[in-house]
Amino acid sequence: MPFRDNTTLAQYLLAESRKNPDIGTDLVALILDASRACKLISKLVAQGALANVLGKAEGVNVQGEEQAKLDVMSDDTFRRSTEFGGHVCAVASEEQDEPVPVPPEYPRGEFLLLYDPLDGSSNIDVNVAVGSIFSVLRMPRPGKEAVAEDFLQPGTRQVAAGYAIYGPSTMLVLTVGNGVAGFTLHPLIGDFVLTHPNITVPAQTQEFAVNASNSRFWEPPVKRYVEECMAGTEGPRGKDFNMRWIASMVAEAHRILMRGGVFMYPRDTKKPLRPGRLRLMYEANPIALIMEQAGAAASTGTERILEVTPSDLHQRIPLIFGSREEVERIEAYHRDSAIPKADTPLFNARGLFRAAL
Ligand code: AFP
Repeated sequence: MPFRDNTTLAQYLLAESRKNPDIGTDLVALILDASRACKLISKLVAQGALANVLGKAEGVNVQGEEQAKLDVMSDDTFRRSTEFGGHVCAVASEEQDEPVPVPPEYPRGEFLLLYDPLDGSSNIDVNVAVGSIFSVLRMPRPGKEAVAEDFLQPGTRQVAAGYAIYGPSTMLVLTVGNGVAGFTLHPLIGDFVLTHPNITVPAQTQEFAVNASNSRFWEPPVKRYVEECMAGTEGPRGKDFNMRWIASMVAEAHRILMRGGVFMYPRDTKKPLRPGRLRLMYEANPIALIMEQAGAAASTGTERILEVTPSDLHQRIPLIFGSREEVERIEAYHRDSAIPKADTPLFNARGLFRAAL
């Protein structure tokens, strides 16, 4: 296997810190600690049935969802890899009800780390790509014991966001606020090596991702958008679309970063009290920051994800992200469907947006 003389993750971060003094050595070290957690999880996932890591654990998480063994192991791995270094003061995890402070025997740092240690767990036992997602915020009350309210900051306050995808190759995709870079885990040297500098998402696409089995529960603007995509060349879009649904958001996000597309997990009436499936703080926000840094967009359908004011550490949110023109179209359909319809020609059955096409 030819070892190409590529930049490692550590070298990339040091180069970014030389360009931007806000990216200090503590943040660099924290990201490297998080990347080490991803390396360890990658090895656990890769062993599959050989290491007795498949199947369900005993517990349920704060979401009331059954935990896979790998959920629990990945959560432990993220916490143990990041609590020692003295760069974080507390972590918040999809798998933990409350924030977990750094043990008193370790120094506390200036950052808050949030993560979904294993996204797409329902895919583990069927050997389909899964991932880890993380987000970094500054502790608003340095030196104090972190509480949940300290984490409730809008996504615009993130100082870094990243994900690892455990696929045919393991990759880490990261932003520290200066674009998006992708790194591939080199199996021989164990480093994340820069293989995808300056990732950008095409503004247009012919590929959408949604769980179509929920279509009867969708709100009108989402129904309209998907129906128009399905109508293909005979419909108002005048072009055919392809559909994907992997049921692992990290894998969908990665495909969109690599070739464009749009992902939708909207609010639906299937569980009317639930505003969406994805969680704002450690799934939607980090992915939204990465998407925007790559020139794409991320929205609830009516609001920019990164500007949502959080109310709860584990709150769910409708999530639409990807190629900017498609996200903007879906947002326009939401605005259009909010307008009371009159029976004048302007407000024809297809809505005001149609007239603007
Ligand atoms: P799990 O981690 O419980 O498998 O959920 C994964 C996820 O949050 C996200 O990664 C997928 O896009 C979405 O759920 C899949 O949801 P459906 O199973 O309803 O399609």
